[in-house]
Amino acid sequence: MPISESAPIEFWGAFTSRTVRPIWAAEELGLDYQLHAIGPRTGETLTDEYTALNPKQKIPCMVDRSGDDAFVLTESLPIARYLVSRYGDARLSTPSSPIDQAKEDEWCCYALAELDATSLYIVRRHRDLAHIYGESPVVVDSCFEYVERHLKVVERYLGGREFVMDWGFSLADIMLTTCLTWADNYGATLQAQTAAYVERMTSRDAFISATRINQPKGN
Ligand SMILES: N[C@@H](CCC(=O)N[C@@H](CS)C(=O)NCC(=O)O)C(=O)O
Repeated sequence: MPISESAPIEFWGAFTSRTVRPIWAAEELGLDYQLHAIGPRTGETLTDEYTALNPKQKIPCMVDRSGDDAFVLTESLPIARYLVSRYGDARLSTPSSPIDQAKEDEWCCYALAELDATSLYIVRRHRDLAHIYGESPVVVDSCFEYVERHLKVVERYLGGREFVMDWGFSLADIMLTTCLTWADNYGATLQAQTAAYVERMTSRDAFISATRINQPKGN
């Protein structure tokens, strides 16, 4: 396991579909890193020390101390992308052309904006965390309809593809898979191509290590 107490890369945050993204990227790249396995809504994101790192008081957060100055970054996609652009190699690299970069962006943004932020996290807030954010069965039902609609788009796209991108495993697979496993956990319908894709992605050694390290318990 590449967790090392002296590694210059430190991650904050575990237990969620968002926190596993940078961990998965680091595992794909074989990076050494430290993990401070703090959870959401435990009070651990509210300390002065953590708030100084991430004023949003959310997880994940990363600090890379390999340079002259500590580099602090929040948000799961930018953290994973930074790791790939700074430490990427043949195992996981940045797209080689503006068109490839744009297509990867398209799928990363689609997964995070439409599946994660617009629907799955809204279900989380207004069903599982209703005691904090308020109960709203109408909103939850509407989110499930929205997820199912976009899962059909994903199903059509994935037909005949091994990965989201033509050139191989990429950040887009990390972003999409973490939303699809989340949707699956919520009981949404993964059709044949999507289920087979998720099976391929979740069989990867790096995913298996990352989920073990992240100890998923929902988010
Ligand atoms: N867009 C952010 C979402 C971060 C986020 O909402 N994290 C949740 C856990 S999955 C959190 O920290 N929640 C604590 C809170 O809202 O107080 C990302 O992808 O990193």
